[in-house]
Amino acid sequence: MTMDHWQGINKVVVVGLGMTGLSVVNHLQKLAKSLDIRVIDTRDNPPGSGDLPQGVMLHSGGWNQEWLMAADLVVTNPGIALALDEIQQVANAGIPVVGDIELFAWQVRKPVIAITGSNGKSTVTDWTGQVAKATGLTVGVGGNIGVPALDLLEQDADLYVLELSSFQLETTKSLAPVAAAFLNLSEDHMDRYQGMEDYRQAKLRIFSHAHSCIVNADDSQTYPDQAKHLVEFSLNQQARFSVVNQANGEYLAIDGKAVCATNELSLVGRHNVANALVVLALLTEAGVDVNSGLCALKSYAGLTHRCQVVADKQGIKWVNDSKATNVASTLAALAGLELAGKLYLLVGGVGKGADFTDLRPILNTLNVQLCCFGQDGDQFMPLHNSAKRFDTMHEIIHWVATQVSSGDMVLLSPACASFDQFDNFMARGDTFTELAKAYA
Ligand code: UMA
Ligand code: ADP
Repeated sequence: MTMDHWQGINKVVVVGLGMTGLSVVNHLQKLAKSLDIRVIDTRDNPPGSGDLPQGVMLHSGGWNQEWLMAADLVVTNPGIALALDEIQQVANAGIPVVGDIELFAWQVRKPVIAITGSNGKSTVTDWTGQVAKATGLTVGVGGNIGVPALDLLEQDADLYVLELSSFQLETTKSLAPVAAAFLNLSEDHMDRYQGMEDYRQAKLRIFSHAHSCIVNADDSQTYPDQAKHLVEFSLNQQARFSVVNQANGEYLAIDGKAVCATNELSLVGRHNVANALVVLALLTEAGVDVNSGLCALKSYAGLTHRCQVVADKQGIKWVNDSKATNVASTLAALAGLELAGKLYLLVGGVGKGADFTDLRPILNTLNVQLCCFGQDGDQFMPLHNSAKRFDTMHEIIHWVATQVSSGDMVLLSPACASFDQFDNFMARGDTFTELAKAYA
């Protein structure tokens, strides 16, 4: 246990169980058996409570301010906003409040690559991990992607690749990645932040102690406010990591030198060309020989629930993009879409306070039938004159199946979170996939 950070710490209160809280408890127990560990979760039946080790007290169904105010250290789950009164009271009393990524930073002894942004984090994280593994390294991939960072420390690794959400970065201050990337910024989580600047500043924390700060030259919002060692990537202008056109096509390039033809990438879409540039940038800046991983860069097939064709029958494509939980990701799915027939686009769910009008121009360029569902489905109704209101995805698919013909596409890219009708975006995508397969 690293003494400097843990000096004088005996009582630790973990706020919010779930995957993160459980990983924190397990980590603390391994660090020192003598720590007094307590868990608070405001939910009645918090996920993970059945797996809590013996001797760890749990207070569920509300707050326990007495425990909090007596703590030497409070560790919050990313789902708990720092701005909450209960947490502010703790911080004002001078009790340190950190998240799991901060504990990871205290402990890690190997290089870390870190990724944030509004869209593309999971894809870039997983892709970077796959390419790094192909070069022969042992790599731990985790964070917001779904494997708690602290769990990664259980196994030896040469390199860690972490996806970090703005929520996680709010409570992180010492992480010093060898290379960190801020992919892009667009409206999201406006139910948690006061505005875009607040959200951007949370994300910029990824650069606080980063050696190389990888920024998107096509999105000035990704640049830190203070001078840093910047490394730029761009689809549209000159940058260290960019695309170049040659007689035989377009290439990903480092310092203007062609590395790999973009049409050799298995992932499609312009946003994935940008994502590939970031993978190259992160690994190059981390000192990894990317040339020995180029095959893996090209063959990477992507994660499920991101623009994934789940059925392709009788000329009709059914595409699951359930991970499109904000406007920019739905725009990315629609950009450059060329169809012989009609697009049946499924949108709606929990809108998180977003403004959906940015979708209107692109919808007007498409032969589209807009199908709106879920809690905030009404907000999409004025965006296109084809818009039709449904309650559930089942109802939509049932109707769509009677309408579609060869050349059409049915696309779930809802621009919303899923929590009104599903446990998470994976469950929503799985439901769509089952329905698509049944009806296709
Ligand atoms: N909650 C309470 N009371 C509590 C604790 C949590 O109401 O005391 C609620 C919060 O509203 C919170 C929700 O429960 O939003 C989820 O908490 P959880 O227990 O499911 O959290 P974990 O299982 O620890 O999952 C977290 C991340 N979840 C969030 O940030 C909301 C997961 O990211 C992440 O994969 C996991 O840690 C491992 O690092 C998910 C996510 O939705 C995928 N992230 C957001 C996003 O990508 O947009 C940021
Ligand atoms: P995140 O982890 O940031 O949510 P994902 O890789 O899971 O990112 O992708 C989420 C959604 O955003 C998917 O719909 C995907 O097609 C889209 N997407 C992926 N990369 C980008 C990008 N660079 N710009 C815009 N949208 C993207």
